[in-house]
Amino acid sequence: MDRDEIRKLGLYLLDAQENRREVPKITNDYPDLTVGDAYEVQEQIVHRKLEQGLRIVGPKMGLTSQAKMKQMGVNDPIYGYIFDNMVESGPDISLSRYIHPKVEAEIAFVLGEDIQGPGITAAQVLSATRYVLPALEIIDSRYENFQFTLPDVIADNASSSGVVFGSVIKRPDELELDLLGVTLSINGVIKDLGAGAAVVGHPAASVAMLANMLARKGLKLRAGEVILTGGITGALLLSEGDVVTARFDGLGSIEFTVKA
Ligand code: 0L1
Ligand code: MG
Repeated sequence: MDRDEIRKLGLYLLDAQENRREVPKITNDYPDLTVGDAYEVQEQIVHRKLEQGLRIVGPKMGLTSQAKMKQMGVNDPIYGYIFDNMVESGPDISLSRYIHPKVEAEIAFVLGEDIQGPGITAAQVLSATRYVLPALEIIDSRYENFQFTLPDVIADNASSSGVVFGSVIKRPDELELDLLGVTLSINGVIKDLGAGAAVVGHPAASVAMLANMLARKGLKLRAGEVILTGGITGALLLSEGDVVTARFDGLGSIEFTVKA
């Protein structure tokens, strides 16, 4: 695919995001779009956002659960980027900022030193980690009815749209991250739950995978970035009036209310 087409697709998805409107998926017109092309479209979007003065908070891993990988018919997770204008400070989030948002509970990592793949292991990630914290990621596909193929969702920056961080931070050796339980409730009713192991076996393994995927592009994970490791719970569709509460073993809770 040539540079002009990549640029055109990046602008198409950026426009959909900025105007909060769902659009037909790009593989309708480009059925041969490869994963490699899709990451180039994503890079276009990232580049444009940086030009607009936005700052990268950190990368995120997506499709890290067996359930999501099976649903998409893939064996590997994907990545995207969270920007500073996606960070919600609560206690409310506004539906007007989104198209058809869903929420999922995740563990975020902040590294104390840079990590450069390939060959990075979960043990190396844990020893390089300054702290972990809880997060609620708000994913919001730009595609109609939240329907897409793997290249579509990669191009769409892995549905990245919003995040609410919790305030409790811990060193990873203070927790058993694979056994760490999480419940996700809406209006006081538990709608989903899981443990850290739902994220490719261990959230640190997700960070290691990310470091190794980025290495293929000559990129590394940087100290201080906040890295989202992937959903421990499934993603729940949000509606006006929802009070969303996530409780994390040893990491406190996060709550927000969904306003119009
Ligand atoms: O963070 C995620 O796992 C989302 C990845 C993209 C798939 C989706 O939007 O469900
Ligand atoms: Mg996620």
